Amino acid sequence: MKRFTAFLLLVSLLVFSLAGCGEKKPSEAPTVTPSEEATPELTATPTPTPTEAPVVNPLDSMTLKDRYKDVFKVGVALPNSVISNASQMEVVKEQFNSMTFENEMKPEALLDREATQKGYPDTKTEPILKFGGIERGLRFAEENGLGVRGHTLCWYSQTPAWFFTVDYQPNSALCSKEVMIARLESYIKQVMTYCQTNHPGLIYAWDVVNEAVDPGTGDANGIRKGKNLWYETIGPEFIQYAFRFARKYSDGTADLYYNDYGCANKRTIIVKVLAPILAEGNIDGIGMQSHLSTGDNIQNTIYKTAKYFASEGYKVQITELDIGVKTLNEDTELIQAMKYKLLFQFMEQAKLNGEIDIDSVTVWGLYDTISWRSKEHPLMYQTFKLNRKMAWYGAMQDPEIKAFEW
Ligand code: 9MR
Repeated sequence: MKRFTAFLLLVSLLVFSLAGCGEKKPSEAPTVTPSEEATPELTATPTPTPTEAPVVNPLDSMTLKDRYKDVFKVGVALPNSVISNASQMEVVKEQFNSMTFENEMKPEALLDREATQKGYPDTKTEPILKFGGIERGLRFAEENGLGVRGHTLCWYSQTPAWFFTVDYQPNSALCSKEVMIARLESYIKQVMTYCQTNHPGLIYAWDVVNEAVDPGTGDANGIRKGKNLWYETIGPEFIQYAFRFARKYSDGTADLYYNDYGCANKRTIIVKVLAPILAEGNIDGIGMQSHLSTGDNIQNTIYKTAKYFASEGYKVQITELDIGVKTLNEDTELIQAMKYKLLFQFMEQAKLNGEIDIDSVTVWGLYDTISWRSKEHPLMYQTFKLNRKMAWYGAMQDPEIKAFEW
């Protein structure tokens, strides 16, 4: 209770210090540049009286990618619905220099079910893939100087069950370990080769294995077992095989990542599981998804975990950042912005002082209403109109947004 009262006091002080002085406030009245004034969707700045000089926030004429250009890439996850929206992509190319397909590069999207089934038994260990769904995004990235994170090659989810059965029919028996290892190799080979051949150098990181550690329901070593057909067919070594194949078919232009959520709570287990892969030289880094809430302590959950991974010999990326709030109001938006600021601040400092080798921070979506957590308003833009939230100013480390944790 005492802590809660102290928290309320801190928040009131913070809100008072920002609002009370009558100066600019990052998102409520985002100070806009003259060119932005013509854009009706942006929150309007009060029209200055002739004697009053307009309040200009210097950050408004800056962008995320420029702010961090000497530190790391700033990325965004995009679905094809955004990729095909020209005006939204203007903002994407202005603000970001990295992108991840939100769903389009996952096995369920790349595996061509019809062709693979039709081609059986010739396709027994050579599934047929289709890449039409990622071409537009890859081309956009290439033409506009964005790097791409390849997400994701081997995951228990969003990989269809039919891919694991003897004849690719949904209700048939699961195939043997041997056949499944061959299918994994073929899949990884095809995806990497396609990207490397058609878009050389574009993909700078692959999420080779996603979310394979689950101490709660996993096996004795914490490897995800339940509802994991990779585990059921190949066994826990599926992780090692995936990284081996990724290294084998990589042309060396991309780093190989293990990507997971809730890393703070399973950091030592992740490091143990990855140890043999690191020893084989088949992994470069750990992607920390970072699906956070405003109640999370950034220093403990993100910074310290990233530092731990770095000390164990891994590069680190923040791969799926979003910070949810229960209800969005002026106060919670400010706390959200503070958390965004802390995350960018910790990561920037850690990179600059050589503590953590981090080359990108990616937010998981462009705007709140299309986020997988849309009810929690977790992103930096609010609606399709792309009105900036305070979170954007937080990510830019606006000095007006205080950054402290309790
Ligand atoms: O954002 C993705 C959402 O559109 C999909 O419905 C969902 C299905 O699993 O996957 C979401 O992205 C996930 C990402 O690929 C891996 N980490 C967790 C993300 C949020 O669920």
